[in-house]
Amino acid sequence: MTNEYLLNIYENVKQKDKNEPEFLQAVYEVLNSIEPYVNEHPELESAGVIERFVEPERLITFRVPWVDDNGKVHVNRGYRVQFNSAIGPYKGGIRLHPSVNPSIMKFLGFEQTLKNSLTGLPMGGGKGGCDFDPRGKSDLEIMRFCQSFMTELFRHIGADTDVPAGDIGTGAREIGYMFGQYKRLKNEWTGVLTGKGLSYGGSIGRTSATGFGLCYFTNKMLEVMKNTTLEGKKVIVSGSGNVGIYAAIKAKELGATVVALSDISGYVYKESGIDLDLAREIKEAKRGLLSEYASIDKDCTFNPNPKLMWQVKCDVVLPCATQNEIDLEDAKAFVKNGVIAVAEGANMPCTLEATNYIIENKIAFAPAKAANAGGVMVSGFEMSQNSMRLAWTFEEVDEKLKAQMESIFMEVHECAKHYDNMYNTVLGANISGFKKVAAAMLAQGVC
Ligand code: NDP
Ligand code: 2IT
Repeated sequence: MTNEYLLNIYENVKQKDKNEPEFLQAVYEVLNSIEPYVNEHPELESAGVIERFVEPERLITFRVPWVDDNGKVHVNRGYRVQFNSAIGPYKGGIRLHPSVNPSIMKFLGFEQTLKNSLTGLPMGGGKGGCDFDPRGKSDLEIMRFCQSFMTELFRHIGADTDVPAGDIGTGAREIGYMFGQYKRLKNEWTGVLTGKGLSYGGSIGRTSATGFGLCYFTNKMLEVMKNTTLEGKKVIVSGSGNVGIYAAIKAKELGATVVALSDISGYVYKESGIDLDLAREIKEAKRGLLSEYASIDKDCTFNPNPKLMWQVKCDVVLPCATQNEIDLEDAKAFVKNGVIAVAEGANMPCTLEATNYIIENKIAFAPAKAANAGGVMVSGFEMSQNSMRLAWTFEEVDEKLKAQMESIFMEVHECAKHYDNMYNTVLGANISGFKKVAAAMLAQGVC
């Protein structure tokens, strides 16, 4: 990065937010890659667009007190970052994980702004969460926690203001409890959350959308950049949560073999393909661990270190767990093993060094904000269905999802080729997403 305007902005963010490494990482990657576009558009500097773009419109922090099954009181810290509303109401998930802090909230909200722009739908960027650990909690504890969380959050959100959804640790159960509490507090039935159950306004296809969308994007990328498809490929998937499980299922449907799958307990490996029905049953229905899978499927091997899965020989890598799970050493293993594509299901799963190494070595790379946009896209469909009081069929949703994921790939690809080379999809995604947000911010004046 040599543009003085961008360098000054990055230095300023670095000083102000020096204790926020994930946020700085995301900001650096974006500013660095939008540089050629910013060079062509001096009006961005005159209107102070980028300094406004890296500062969240609002960051809300609140106390979340709740009572466990033994009557003990706990206090967690809740957050909602309302990052950018230039192109639509704030939209983004809620993460429940002990690691949640302002840096993680802000990097996710910042990325979400560009991701939501790429979907082509009118949604701004937001994210929320809490440093609460859902693991090992009873249903009643989860319910009391969610009700307490919403008792504060409700005053900051709304169907035309800010629409939260799921993320790590937040699935249909949590969304249900939060929706119930919102409705009770507001005496209003609106589509204020997405990822709702099908009996109360949820969109069919939302649960599988991120994972399915990731595979539609990957298949198109392989076709255009590598003249092949997922058919016959060996795939490894990290994380066996909402994104990972459905990515694995769709990869298999498209003819690939999922040879390895991980969660926090380790990874399972099976040359002939993981039994995805069994994995889904253990992870989704029983909220269990893959170590249990290994005790049932005698044909697999189990390694208690999930990180070692990156050494497994395969063709396609789908990281679907969490940020910075792939570092430079892992990226070197991909090159050594002849990997042809890495597609990010999680948000920012590759470090900057890993991403650069992957791109330099001409592995087809699908950056998170483009490749995992299918989840929030179908959330956008859910918002439309709620407003219209309609319910589309699975076929309608899936067809729209597939077409739009392919179209995002093509937009990113054309943009990468225009400004640099076809492997620089990071630049392609960042400039494509940024253009629309910047145009809206320019049109709306200094606000
Ligand atoms: P879930 O909570 O459903 O699943 C997360 C999974 O990752 C779990 O299986 C968890 O293991 C596993 N995991 C966590 N840390 C590690 C690790 N270090 N190594 C291996 N596995 C690990 O979350 P989601 O699937 O919803 O989210 C996953 C990622 O995708 C996040 O980055 C999220 O921001 C992103 N994302 C999610 C979307 C959505 O619609 N839900 C949309 C777009 C992006 P265990 O089960 O043992 O806890
Ligand atoms: O990171 C993401 O895009 C999500 N967690 C989904 C957000 C949403 O509003 O559906």
